[in-house]
Amino acid sequence: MTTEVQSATPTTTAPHPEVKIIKKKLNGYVGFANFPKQWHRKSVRRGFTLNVMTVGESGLGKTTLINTLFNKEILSSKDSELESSTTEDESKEDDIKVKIKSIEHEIEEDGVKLTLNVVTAPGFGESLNNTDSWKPIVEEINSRFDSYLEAESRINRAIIKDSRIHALLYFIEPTGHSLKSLDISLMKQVHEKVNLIPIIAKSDTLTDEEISDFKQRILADIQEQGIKTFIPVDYDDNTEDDETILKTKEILSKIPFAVIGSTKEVKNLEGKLVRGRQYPWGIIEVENENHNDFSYLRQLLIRQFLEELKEQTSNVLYENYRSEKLKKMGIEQDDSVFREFDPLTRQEEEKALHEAKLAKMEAEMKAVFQQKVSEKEKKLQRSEADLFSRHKEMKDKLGKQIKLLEEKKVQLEKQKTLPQEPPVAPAAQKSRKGFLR
Ligand SMILES: Nc1nc2c(ncn2[C@@H]2O[C@H](COP(=O)(O)OP(=O)(O)OP(=O)(O)O)[C@@H](O)[C@H]2O)c(=O)[nH]1
Ligand SMILES: [Mg+2]
Repeated sequence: MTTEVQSATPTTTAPHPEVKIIKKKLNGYVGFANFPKQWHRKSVRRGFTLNVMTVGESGLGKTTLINTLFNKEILSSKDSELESSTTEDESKEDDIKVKIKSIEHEIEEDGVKLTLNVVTAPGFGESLNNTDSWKPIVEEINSRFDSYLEAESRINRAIIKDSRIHALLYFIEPTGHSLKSLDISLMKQVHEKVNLIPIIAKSDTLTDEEISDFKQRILADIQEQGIKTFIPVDYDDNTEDDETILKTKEILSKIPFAVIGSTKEVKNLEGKLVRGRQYPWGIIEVENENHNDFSYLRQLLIRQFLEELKEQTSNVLYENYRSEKLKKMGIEQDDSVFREFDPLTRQEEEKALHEAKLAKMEAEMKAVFQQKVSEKEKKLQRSEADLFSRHKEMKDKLGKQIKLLEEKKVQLEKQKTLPQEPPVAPAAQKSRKGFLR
């Protein structure tokens, strides 16, 4: 079935002064409206991945929060990361080293697969001297970028496993004061390499007022130190509806997220079983937006901006790392290599060549014209001189004739004044003629 032809008055918008986009209504169903469905099917078949790193001092509830976020025991909640990572030999030493551990899990929800990689850094902040605590973490982020860069440079790049860290959840101790130098040094070292999401851990240990003051102080510190936290790009442009923009603004206003974690179920006031923490004075619900910011964090990390986190990792953070790395290696992009493939440069070159050709032709034509003009001028000059000399010649001739005539005239006049001889008789004349003969 074809739909009726809509009057296809072209409307033009001009994103670029020279490029005109003509919007037309179609005459029938072509089928590209199906693109999102195709994309959807392909994505579901391929599945999704998320590599998230948790960093924070021991006992801040990192394991519990990850398990609460994905509603599954991703990390073992029995033993502390710190204990499991510290061998006997190491525990004897005064200084505890930061280790990096990575756990991969495949989880599924309504037929959609998510390969989740959780990277932890047990031992962070546990040394006597924590000034270098950030180093193993930065090295881990860099080495993941390096593997990706190496994979990209291989001849066969068909399957590249993306192990880059897409988000780093940084757990801040709920002291209620302000950031510690450990927090600042870590965040400063990683904020240009990962999407940083700061979290106030175990927020149930603070009152609402304390949380709000603590948040203000953390934000002030972050701003003062020039630390960038994750913000989705262009989330408030015209492509999103007002409701989504408002929701995103609300989520972002909660940074740093003051969260609680619990995989245990408790009975709430309505008698419903919900995940939460039970206290002598009552319960605190994990997913209740009035109790803590857990839902906002989950919204940002999984429900709304998982793809955005990955895109920013790839397009901004990794790209910066990559170009910096190549520059350090002395490799700089030589644009001239790509010139012949660049249609714009090619066009410019052809235009310049054409213009040079035109200019040459014009110069040649001018020279020919000049030559012709000067030849004509010379010819004219010659004929002018010729005319002049002929004129002079004629004038001289005429002058001479006038002179001759005037002499004749004088002679004649002289003759006229002389006494007249009597006319000779015709007979005599005749006889003289005869005589001469
Ligand atoms: N009050 C409170 N306690 C919590 C919260 N989340 C976890 N806990 C408790 O804190 C303790 C440590 O939690 P974990 O999740 O193991 O902490 P962790 O950061 O993984 O610790 P390490 O693995 O040792 O670094 C456990 O007893 C948890 O029950 C929370 O939001 N509030
Ligand atoms: Mg843990």
